[in-house]
Amino acid sequence: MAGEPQADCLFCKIVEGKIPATVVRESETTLAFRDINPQAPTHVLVIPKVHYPDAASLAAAEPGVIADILREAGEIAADEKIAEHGYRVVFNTGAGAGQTVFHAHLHVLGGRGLQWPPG
Ligand code: DGP
Repeated sequence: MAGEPQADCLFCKIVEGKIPATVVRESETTLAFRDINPQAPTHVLVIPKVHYPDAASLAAAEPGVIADILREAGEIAADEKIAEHGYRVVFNTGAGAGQTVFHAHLHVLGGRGLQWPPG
């Protein structure tokens, strides 16, 4: 059920401590850790501790948690000193947009020049 931990979900397992991750921040509702396959010098994923498959379903059910995720992203940008030169926050949504893990997560990318439009 949405909102409940899913036995087959990689990021639920990271929240539960069953799979290790390099955690950079934690709040009551969110966890942030370094991406295993970084696409920029700073590449952190901010996830809700509750399970929803994507950002839209999370926002519909628990809009406050989306706000928590964005606040955490801002704190990470400050901690990592990437805000001055610009950084990007991305929710890939759907396989066609590159989503591979179906537990909502925000990518926080920075530390290099970022092109627009993205690929
Ligand atoms: P997306 O493609 O938007 O669903 O992003 C999923 C990201 O998750 C991708 O950039 C790689 C990252 N990732 C996948 N498996 C693991 C893992 O076991 N640990 C960590 N830290 N990141 C992972």
